[in-house]
Amino acid sequence: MMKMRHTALLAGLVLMTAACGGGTTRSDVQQQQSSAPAATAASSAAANPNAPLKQGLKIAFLPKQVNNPYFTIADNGGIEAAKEFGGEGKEVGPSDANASSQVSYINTLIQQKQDAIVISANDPNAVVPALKQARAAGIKVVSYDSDTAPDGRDIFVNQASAEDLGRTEVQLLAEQIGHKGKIAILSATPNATNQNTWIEFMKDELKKPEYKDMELVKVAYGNDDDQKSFTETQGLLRSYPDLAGIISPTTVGIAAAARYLSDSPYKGKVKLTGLGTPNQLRKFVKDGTIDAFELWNPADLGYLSAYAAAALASGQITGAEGEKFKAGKLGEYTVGAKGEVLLGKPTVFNKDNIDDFDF
Ligand code: RAM
Repeated sequence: MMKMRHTALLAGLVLMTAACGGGTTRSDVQQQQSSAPAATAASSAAANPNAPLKQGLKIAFLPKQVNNPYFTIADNGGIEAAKEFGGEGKEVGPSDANASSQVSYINTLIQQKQDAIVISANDPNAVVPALKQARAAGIKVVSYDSDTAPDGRDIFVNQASAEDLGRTEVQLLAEQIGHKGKIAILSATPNATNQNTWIEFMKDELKKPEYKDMELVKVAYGNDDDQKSFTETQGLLRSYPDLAGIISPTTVGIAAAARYLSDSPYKGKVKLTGLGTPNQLRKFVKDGTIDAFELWNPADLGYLSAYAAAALASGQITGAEGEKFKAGKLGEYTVGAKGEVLLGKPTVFNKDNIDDFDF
């Protein structure tokens, strides 16, 4: 596995953002993307940090949608982890990221008596009644990538600090457009917990004086559907031909937007950044459509989530703050406030380092 390297730019940005306190938006969004597990959930049993991981654990990954390369990488990382600890991992899920499309899958996983469900929620609330039934049946629930409401899960494995992601995406775009001009966001679905949280931090970042000449004119939704994301990008440029830049905090959205821009007169003129996989965006970095974008390692996210699920299902942890567990090759992690486990910092990719990554 390649080693993740941070560019000096990101290190600087992270330092800057670490120093920034939150406004009202910050506490609002923290309630959404990383809220406390219900008291009943975390404290129903005492943790035994020395309990061995149970053998034969059945762990199901339920991504937002199955036909998204990002989730294929993440869930394969989780399935690999399950093999390592003598469990059985599998991925099931809908082909679209609609708010309620995951509910029937949760019901089936309950019937199958899975030991744990690892879910990236398409909607923070729509999945909660079904997940509550799963938990009542003794199934541990880990949200990863996109959180559920508090009582839907035991632990949330967050890919990176939501605040850092939101703020650094604005900072990246601002540098590329000289802190000036109209900008738009091309998001995933309107209900996605993760994108909505990041967007709140983007809006908060944009309130700072250094962005006074930048104007967010529209948040468009491509629904993590390639064609819809492509059409939405086309629509943005039609409505705002003088657009300076687009932030697309979704791997599906940024890939579709890059494809549209690279084949248009806007290539290199309308700047595009956001979250994408290096393998999907390499050619657009090389042809000058994209200067820089960010992501964490999706395989590590799935891998860590599988270990968190196994630690819960084995009674090593309950989801309470301060509990520790081992995640194989990634080392030891500690459960933070509100049942959140943080994977780490994202990497910024550009033409200088993109060839060092293969995912
Ligand atoms: C898409 C999904 C996912 C998000 C990534 C960045 O694949 O929306 O939830 O984390 O993009």
